[in-house]
Amino acid sequence: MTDHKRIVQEFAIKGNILEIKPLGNGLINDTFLVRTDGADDYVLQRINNAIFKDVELLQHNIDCATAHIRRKGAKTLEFLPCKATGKTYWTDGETYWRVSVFIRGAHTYETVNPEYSYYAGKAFGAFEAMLADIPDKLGETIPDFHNMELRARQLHEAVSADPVGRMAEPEVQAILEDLLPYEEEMCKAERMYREGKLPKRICHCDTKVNNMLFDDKGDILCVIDLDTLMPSFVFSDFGDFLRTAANTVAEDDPAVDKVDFRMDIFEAFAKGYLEGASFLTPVEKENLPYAACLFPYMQAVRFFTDFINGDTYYKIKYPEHNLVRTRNQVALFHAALEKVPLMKEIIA
Ligand code: GN1
Ligand code: MG
Repeated sequence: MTDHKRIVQEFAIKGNILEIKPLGNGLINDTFLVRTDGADDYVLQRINNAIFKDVELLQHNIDCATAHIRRKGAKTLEFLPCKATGKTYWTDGETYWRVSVFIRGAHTYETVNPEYSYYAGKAFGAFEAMLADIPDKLGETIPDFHNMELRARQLHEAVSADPVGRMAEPEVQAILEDLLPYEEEMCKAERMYREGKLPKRICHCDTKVNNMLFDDKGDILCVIDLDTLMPSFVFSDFGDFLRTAANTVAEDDPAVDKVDFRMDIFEAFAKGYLEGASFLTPVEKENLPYAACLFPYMQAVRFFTDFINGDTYYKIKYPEHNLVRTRNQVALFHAALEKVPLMKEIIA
């Protein structure tokens, strides 16, 4: 019996396992499809506990949120209890695993058209709205995950430590000089929070296009990848979706000259989001164009920091992968920044 099979059998699955094979292309966890002869197939995931250090809290957030969404009659992920402990994860003390019901006939997309973006906006807006009245207390599964001040600090630390000597490259210096002038402006969410002008809400915090399941007709089934579900600013969900969906190319496309920020996607997504997220305050609404710039910026800083640190966080497929991702996100940031006046008009 393979290890994976043995692990799946720790959970209360129905049917016999026929096959276990890799699934999807996440950058953090390892994911497998478990085919069975029963009614359901399953998804087995190894939770990356180097990144998510508090798996107990992570699954607590997910359990509370999925139960709350299900109580409201909406579709969401369903995690299986471990037979021995009743918890929705299993650990051998070193590695952490969970199993959820595989949602059949579902597709993910790496790119979306304006129509799908409108539905996605509604889905993520409604997702936040559904969680706005959750009675449980959720914690930050990665403390300060989307805190731009922290991300900026991490970049500065990487630059000073320069652990693998990558700061010697003139291009690396040039990227740094390109990013730094915007740092203060991009950190304004944290300042508004400290001044009591901006609330934290339960957000998804990884609203990439490929974290939404669509059915054959193109309707949204549900939002997936709930590891980063935590208190954050609404900018997280608005900005991170557009970061992936409004980019004319993939986040790691080396063709930087092809990167652009699509306003048709922005307009459609914003329309859906504003319809779904009924709870937004004027300050939140007003700053949605800022969010559209913040997330390419933050992602550029994160990829760049990882590159300088010697690629210890994101999975890479080739040596310069994080540098290529950085160039791409820097270009997207500039493209978005240029369009802020237009974004403001649309939001208004
Ligand atoms: C990571 O694992 P994945 O691909 O869903 C990352 C996101 C980044 C994204 C960049 C926990 O998400 O924050 O935006 O890569 N997740 C974590 O593609 O760091
Ligand atoms: Mg994902």
